[in-house]
Amino acid sequence: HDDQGVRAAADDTTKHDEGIRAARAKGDHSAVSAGAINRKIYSCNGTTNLPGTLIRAEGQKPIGTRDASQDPDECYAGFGATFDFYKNVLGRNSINDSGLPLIGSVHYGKKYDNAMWDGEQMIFGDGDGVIFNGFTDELDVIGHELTHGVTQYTANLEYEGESGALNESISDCFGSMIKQYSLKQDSATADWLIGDGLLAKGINGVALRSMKEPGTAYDDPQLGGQDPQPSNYANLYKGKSDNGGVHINSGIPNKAFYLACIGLGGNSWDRCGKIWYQTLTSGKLSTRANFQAFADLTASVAATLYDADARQKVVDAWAGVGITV
Ligand code: ASN
Ligand code: ZN
Repeated sequence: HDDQGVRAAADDTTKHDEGIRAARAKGDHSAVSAGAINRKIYSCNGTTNLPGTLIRAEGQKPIGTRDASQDPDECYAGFGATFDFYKNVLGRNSINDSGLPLIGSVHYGKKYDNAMWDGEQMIFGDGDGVIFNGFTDELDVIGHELTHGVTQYTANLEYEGESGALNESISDCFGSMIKQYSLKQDSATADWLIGDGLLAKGINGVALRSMKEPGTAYDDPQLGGQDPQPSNYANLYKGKSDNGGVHINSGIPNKAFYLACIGLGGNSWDRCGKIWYQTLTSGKLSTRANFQAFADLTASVAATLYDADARQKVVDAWAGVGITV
C-alpha cells in the first residue's frame, strides 16, 4: 500500500514542502538575549504566503476570540513547553542553543494536512477534518517539528534512508519526552503515541505512530492501510517511497528508545533523554549515520555519562530491535 492513500499524499506533500523550502526568502530571525524565549506567531489566513500576518508576539496576552480557532494560542503554548524542556532539562537555549526566535505560522493553506519545520520556522495546516484534525493542540507534534530544527543545527542527519529515519526518530523521541515532561508522566505510565488526537473521527486508529508498538497505530484505507512501521531491523523497509522510508523505519530506533527508557527506569528525560541528546550533539555522528553507528554511540555515551549498568540497558534495548552493539 506504499503508493496509496496518505503515503502517496505524503510524497506529494514532501515535494511541495521542498518547494516551500527552496522558494522561501531568508527571514530576519536573529537571536535575542541569551536564555529568553522569543515567540512570534503568524497567521497565513488560508494562504501559502509565509510567514503571514503577525498575530501574537512574545509576552502578549492570548488573542482568544480574535482568531476563529485556538490555534495561535495553542502554538504559543506548545512553543513555550518545548523551549522550557530544552532549557530546563538539557540546558539548551532554543533550537540553535543561541536563543533563536520561535516562529510559527498557523492556518497555512486550505485544509493542509501537515505540520512541518521548513528550516527556519514552523508551519501548521488546519487539517482537512476527514483524515487529520488540526495540529496545534498536539504537543508531541510541535516538539517533533521543533526538534527537526535542533537536529539541523547539530548532527544534521541527512533526510534519506537510515540517517533520515534517525532524524525522524529523534523528533519522535524528543516530541514524546516533551509531552511526558509536561504531563509529568514516567516511562511506565506514558502512552508513547505520537499524534494521539490527530486522526479525525471516523479514521480507524489511535495515533500517527506508536513508539512502544510500531506498526499498530492505525489500520485504515484512507491512511494507506495498516501502519507500516517495522519494530525490528530484520524488517527494514528498503523501498524508495518516503525518502527511503524515513517515517517507516523510524519505528526501529523509536522502539529502541522506548525499551531503553523502560530499562533505565523512572522518567524518560532523566537518563535516556540525556544519553540520546548527548549522542545527537556530540559531534561524533556522521550526517549519514546508520542505525548501527547511532546505537554504538548511545552505548558509549551511556557508559560515559552514567555507568556500565546504564550501558548494558542501552545495549539490551538495541538488541530488542535486532541491532547488536
Ligand atoms: N510532519 C512531517 C515531519 O515532520 C513533515 C515533513 O517534514 N515531512 O516529518
Ligand atoms: Zn518529522
